[in-house]
Amino acid sequence: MEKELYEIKDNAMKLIEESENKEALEQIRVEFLGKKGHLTSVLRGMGSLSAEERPVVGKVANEVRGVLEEAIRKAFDELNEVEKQENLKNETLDVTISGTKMPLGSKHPLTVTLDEISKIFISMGFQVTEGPEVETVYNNFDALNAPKNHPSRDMTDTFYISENILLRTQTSPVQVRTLKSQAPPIKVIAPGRCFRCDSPDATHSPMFHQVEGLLVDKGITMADLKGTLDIFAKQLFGSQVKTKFRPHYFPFTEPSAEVDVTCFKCGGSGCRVCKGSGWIEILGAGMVHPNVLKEGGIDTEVYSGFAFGMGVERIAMLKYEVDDIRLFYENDMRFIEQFR
Ligand code: 2NM
Repeated sequence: MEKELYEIKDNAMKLIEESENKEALEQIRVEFLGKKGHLTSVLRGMGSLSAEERPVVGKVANEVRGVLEEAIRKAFDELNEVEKQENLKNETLDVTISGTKMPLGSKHPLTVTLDEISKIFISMGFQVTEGPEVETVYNNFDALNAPKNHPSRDMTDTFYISENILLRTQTSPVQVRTLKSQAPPIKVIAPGRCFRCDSPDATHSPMFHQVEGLLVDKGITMADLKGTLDIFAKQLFGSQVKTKFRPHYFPFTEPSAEVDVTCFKCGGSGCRVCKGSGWIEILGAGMVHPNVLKEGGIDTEVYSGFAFGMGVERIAMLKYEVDDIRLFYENDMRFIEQFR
C-alpha cells in the first residue's frame, strides 16, 4: 500500500508539473485529492490493514496529501503570476498618444445676459427669488392692482389653464409671494420664464424671460429707484451711458416710468441700434402702488418701495445686436456658440 501511495504521488507530481492552465490543474486536484480521488480511495482501503501497518500507512498517506496540496498550490500561484504579467502587458497604455478633442459646450446667450443682470443686482445686495410658472389669477393680476377689465387679462393675451389658474404673464407674482411671506426690508429680484399669447415674429415670442426687482423698506423714494437703476445701466452698458425716466403707466406702480439709456453704440448721435433717436428703452419701473403693498400685508404708513421689470431677450438683442428673437429658441449651434 505504501508503494501504491508513492506511485500516486509521483504520478500526480508529474502531471502537476506538466499542467499548462488552471483548469487542467483543478482537474488533477479533483482526480487525486477529491472525494472520489485516487488518494481517498486508497485511504478507504486502510480498514483491511493490520493494527501495526495502519499508523505507518496513515503517516505516508498524510505526507503524500501534504506534498500534493503544496505542489498544487504552488502551481496555481505560478499560473496566476503568469496570467497577471500577461494582463499587465496587455493593459499598458501609451500616455504620449494625443487625445481625442471633445467639443466644448457654451452658455446660451440668454443665460449669459441673465447672469450678467443678476450679478449686478446681487452686488447691490438683492437676493434672487424664484416662483412657479403656473400661477393663480390672484397672484398674477388681482394682487397687482390690475383692473378687472384690464386687456392683459383677456383670453387672447393670457394662457389660462382654468378660470383661476394661468401661465404667469410676468414674474411679479413671485414678488407678491415675497411680500406675503417676508417682512421688510425686502430686496429681491425675480428672474424667470413668462408666457403671453403672442404669435411669434422678430420681436415677439409666446415664452420669454423677465427679471423683476422689488425693494421695500422705511423711507424708500423715487430717488432710490433712480440711483439704483442708473448704477445698473452703467454697469450693464458702460459707465458713459446716461439714464432718462419717462412718465408711464403700470397698474402696480404709482408713479410709473419707462427708463431709457443713451445709445451705448453711437453715444447718442443716432444709429441703427437706437433707430436714430440716441435713446434706448431698457425697462419699466415705479413706486409700488399702495394697493399692492396693502394686499401683501405691508403697513403703508411705515413702508414704501420701488419695483422694476425688464425683458431679458430685449436686453440681449440690444447688447449683442440680435435682430430676431426667434434665434434664441432655435438652438442653432452656429448662433449659440458666438456667446461663449
Ligand atoms: C415692471 C414695471 C414696473 C413690478 C412691480 C412689482 C410688484 F410686484 F412689486 F408690484 N414687481 N414688478 C414692475 C413695476 C414691473 O415691468 C415692466
